[in-house]
Amino acid sequence: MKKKNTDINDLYAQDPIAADRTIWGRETNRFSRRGFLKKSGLITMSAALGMTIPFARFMPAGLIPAAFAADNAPSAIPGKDGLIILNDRPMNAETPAHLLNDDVTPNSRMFIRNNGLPPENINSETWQLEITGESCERPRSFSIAELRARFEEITLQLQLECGGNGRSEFIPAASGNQWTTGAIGCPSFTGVRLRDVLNYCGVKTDAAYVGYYGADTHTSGDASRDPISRGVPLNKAMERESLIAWQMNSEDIPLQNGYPLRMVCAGWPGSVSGKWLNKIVIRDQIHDGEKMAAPSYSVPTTSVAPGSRVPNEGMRIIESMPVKSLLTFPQSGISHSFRERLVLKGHAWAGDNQVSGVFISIDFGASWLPSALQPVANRLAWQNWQSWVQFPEPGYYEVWVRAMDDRGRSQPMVVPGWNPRGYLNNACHRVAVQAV
Ligand SMILES: Nc1nc2c(c(=O)[nH]1)N[C@H]1C(S)=C(S)[C@@H](COP(=O)(O)O)O[C@H]1N2
Ligand SMILES: [Mo]
Repeated sequence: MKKKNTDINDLYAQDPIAADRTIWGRETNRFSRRGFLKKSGLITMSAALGMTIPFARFMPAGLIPAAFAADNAPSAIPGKDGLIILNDRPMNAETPAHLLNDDVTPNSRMFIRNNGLPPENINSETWQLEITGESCERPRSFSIAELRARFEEITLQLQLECGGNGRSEFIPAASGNQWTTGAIGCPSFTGVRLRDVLNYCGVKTDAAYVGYYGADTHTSGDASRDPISRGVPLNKAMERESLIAWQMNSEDIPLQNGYPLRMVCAGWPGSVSGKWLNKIVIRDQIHDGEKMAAPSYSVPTTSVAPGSRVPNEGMRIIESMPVKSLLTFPQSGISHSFRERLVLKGHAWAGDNQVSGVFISIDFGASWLPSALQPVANRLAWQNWQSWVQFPEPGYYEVWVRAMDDRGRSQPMVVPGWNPRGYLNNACHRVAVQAV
């Protein structure tokens, strides 16, 4: 698909209300967008796309066609393939959706979210993990070899998604890395259960929380400051899927993803899964490490108007991530014959829960068809889905994918609950297709 270079995105970024007036030919406001594309808007939109929009009558007001999504050029990061760099100090890079098509995310395609600078000159043989904290009975340290020798080794496929994945879609913009859809991956991890190690060191009855520290350094160069030190409540730490891992996909964990040792507590914001792990603390209170307190990784306890200021007392720490899905095949922007079926593939995940269904729409959400959903490899892994569609006539289409969790909660079609730091955007993934 050759999209004409348009500034619809810029138009919306500058002034969404004026943009709506231009595109939709009338007044709307960002709190209640109703109605559908008007004739003048349809002409503007079709002209910008360079093709007709057969289901334009179902296009919700305020929708910017998926074809206009920014396509940034991939950059070279050692050991990574096709990732888009959003920031290089600290390094933050996301994976384009079509490169996440593998059932198990390869090391070369796992996103990178660093708050500080990774350690240098790591020696995995001398690496030590200290277990301590006021609620630890018998503090001690382990080498990786000791962890392997003493505890049962386990391999699980686990999904990690940054709490800020999707942040770029919030209006007004939320500060932070402008992730689109690619701060998610689901590799397989090998290590030991966090609970086996904690139990070995003795968890006191007053234990409430488990925090981590890593060997990365603060970008300011100040050695007394941690880039990040978060964690999870004791019950999450004690789940059988919570790991201390030294391998990703049967290889050493890539340096940027936490070599030689990391925590993996899947289903929660990726920030709870400490990289370059060298210390775990069993706490008698909510861990008070760097970026534990609001507004970091916190959302308002009640919904707020976009752009509001929210006091820290009105925020809660994010726990399980919401239901979400990706369409990883085909790549957005392809052309496809309207006479032939188009096979679709992707993944869906739901934080601590399971996915109960994945649905597909080619008419801007007017109708939905179920897809074939595969079972999980293990709890807290994403689930793969497959489907196909056929377009009724040539023109511009969007394939929308929407997952529902096993508690009946489904993804919103538009960007959900604005929040000051731009977390938890689980709006449907949309892929543009030109039927020819
Ligand atoms: N020590 C340390 N652990 C960390 C981070 C970090 O900057 N330092 N980033 C966290 C965040 S915010 C996320 S989303 C995940 C990202 O993991 P990945 O880079 O392997 O994808 O790691 C988490 N663990
Ligand atoms: Mo994150």
